[in-house]
Amino acid sequence: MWTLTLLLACKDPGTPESQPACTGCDTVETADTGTPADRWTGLRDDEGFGSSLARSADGAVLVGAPFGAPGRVYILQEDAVEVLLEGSGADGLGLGLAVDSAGAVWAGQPLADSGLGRLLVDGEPVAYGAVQDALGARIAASGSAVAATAGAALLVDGARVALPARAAAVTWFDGVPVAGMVQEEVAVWSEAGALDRAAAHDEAGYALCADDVDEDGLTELVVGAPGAATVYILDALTQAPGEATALEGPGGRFGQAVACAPGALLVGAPMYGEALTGAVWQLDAAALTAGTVGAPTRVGRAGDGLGAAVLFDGAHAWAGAPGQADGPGAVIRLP
Ligand SMILES: [Ca+2]
Repeated sequence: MWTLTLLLACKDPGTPESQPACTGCDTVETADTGTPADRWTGLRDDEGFGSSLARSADGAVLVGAPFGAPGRVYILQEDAVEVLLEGSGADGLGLGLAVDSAGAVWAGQPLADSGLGRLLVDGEPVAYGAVQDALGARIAASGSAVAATAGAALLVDGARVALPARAAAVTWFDGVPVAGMVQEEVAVWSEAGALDRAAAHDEAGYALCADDVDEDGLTELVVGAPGAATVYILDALTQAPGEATALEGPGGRFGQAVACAPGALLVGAPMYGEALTGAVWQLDAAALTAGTVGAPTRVGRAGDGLGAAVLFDGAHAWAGAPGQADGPGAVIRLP
């Protein structure tokens, strides 16, 4: 039973704001002001715990740890971190992660089969990638429909949809799957339209989400451009980049991860801060005006890389902090 005990005993005790992280430590990171109950730490070093996040059917938070061998998907309990899925070898399991409306857990295994990749549903393979696909590096569900990245294509409910370039992100916008791409001229593409890149190397299309973030009754498409530390908010894919609302961050790969909810937007900047703390901005509808954003909502601890993944679960905002080498990652719950 020792294995079970180990798995259930790894809740980070946390660090009260007023106390040093540990006696004799060189660095005391006080910027992460979360209460102890707001931080969960991974179980292994260097596994990228917090690289992806999803909400399970019963409201639990699922956490991808794709860089361990094997990759894993965890489920957060109030006082514990438990293994939900475990792959085999360095398979990237959980880099892409989504839950459909029936509650099935979709996980990518993009490095499986020498980089062809696999798509798993509740741990069982349902699709296998082709050459250079790295199938399932990103996955998005909309109701019962599921789209996964597959090289320069999307796999949408099992059918292959060709893209102008290799996909870096996928989401659903007004019932249509949308791909983000960081190479070539097109940044965002769907069958309903495309968005050209505003500037070379802006990496627009690295992250995507869609919802009525400004509460005007219509859905917006939000496009992260971490190379330019910018997040674009579009009303339609027929809009020109210059017509979109542009939120400008302070650097740190602002826009590497985005999460949308009605009246709210979460933006991660995992390389924010000299100590690579990373940071997250939780913006309400009134804050979504063009220009430079204010101070982060939460800054991580040294080395956290906070904001590599972000999630709204309906009640809270969450952010992954997969961290640097030589330590476990973490997941933070914002108020
Ligand atoms: Ca709207």
